[in-house]
Amino acid sequence: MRIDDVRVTELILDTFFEEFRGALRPEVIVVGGGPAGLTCAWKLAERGHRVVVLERNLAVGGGMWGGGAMFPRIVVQSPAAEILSQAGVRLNPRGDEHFVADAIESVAALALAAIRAGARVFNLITAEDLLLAEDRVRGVVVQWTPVLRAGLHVDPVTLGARAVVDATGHGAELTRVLVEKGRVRLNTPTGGLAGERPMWAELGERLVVERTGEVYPGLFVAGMAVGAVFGTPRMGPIFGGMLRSGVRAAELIAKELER
Ligand code: 48H
Repeated sequence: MRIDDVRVTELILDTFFEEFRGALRPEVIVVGGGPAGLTCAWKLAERGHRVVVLERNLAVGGGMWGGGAMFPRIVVQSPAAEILSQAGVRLNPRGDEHFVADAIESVAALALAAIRAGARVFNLITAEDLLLAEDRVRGVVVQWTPVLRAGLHVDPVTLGARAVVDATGHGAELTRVLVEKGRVRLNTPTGGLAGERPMWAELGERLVVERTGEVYPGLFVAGMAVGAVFGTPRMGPIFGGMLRSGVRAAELIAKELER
C-alpha cells in the first residue's frame, strides 16, 4: 500500500482544526484532565452537554498515574467505587470498606469514559488566564504549553463557555488568576483562597465534595483545587473524593445549564 506523506499531514490538520473550531464555544470548559476534571467532563457529556477538557500536559490523568508513592494503586470507598466501576475499572475489595484499583487502568478508563460520552479532550494546551467580563467568568485564555515552556512571547487565544471548571489540582491555578488579576471576591468565607490544610483523609474526603461548587459567577472548582480554595485537608492517595467532586461539579453545572 502506498502512503502519501503530505496527505497524512493534511488529514491531521483538517480533522484537528474541524474539531478545534467546533470547540471554541462549548457549554462547559474543564481546565485540567486529572481524575476530578475527567469525571466532571464525563458526567456532563453523558447528560448531553457540550464539554471541552483542556490539559496542559501530553497526557491526561494528573496525579493519578503515580498512585501512592509511585506504587500505581489507588484506594477508594463506596460510593466512589461505583463511579470507577461504571467506567469499567476492576476493583479489588479488601473486605473492610476499602477497594483498590490499578492507577493506570483508572486513568485510561476515566479518559475513555469522558471521550466516549462526547467530551472533547485537548492536550498540550494551558489555560493561562480567564475571560472576565461584567462580573462573570465567560471563558478561558489558552496557550500551547510548549510556547510557555520555551518562554516565547506569543499572544494567546480565547475560548468561551457558560461555565468554566477549575480542576487544576493543588495549585487551583485558574481561581488564583481570577483573584490576583481580576481582583474579585470569591464566594468563600474569606473571599480569597484559604490554602490547603495538612493531611486528614477522612475530613478531606468529605469536605472536598461538600465544598465543590461555584466560587464566582461562571467559575466552579473541583478536586484538589477545592482544598486550595476552601482550606480543606489533603487526603493522600485515596481518590474517592476527586471522583465524587467531579460528579458533584457536573451535577451543579447541569442544574444551571438545564434551568
Ligand atoms: C491546563 C492544567 C492547568 C492549566 C493544571 O492534579 P490533578 O490530578 O488534580 P485533581 O484535583 O483531579 O486530582 C488531585 C489528585 O491527583 C491529587 O493530587 C491528590 C488526591 N492529592 C492528595 C494529596 O494529599 O496530595 O490534575 C490536574 C490536571 C493536571 O493534569 C495538570 O497538568 C492540569 O490539571 N493543569 N491544564 N491548564 N492552567 N493547570
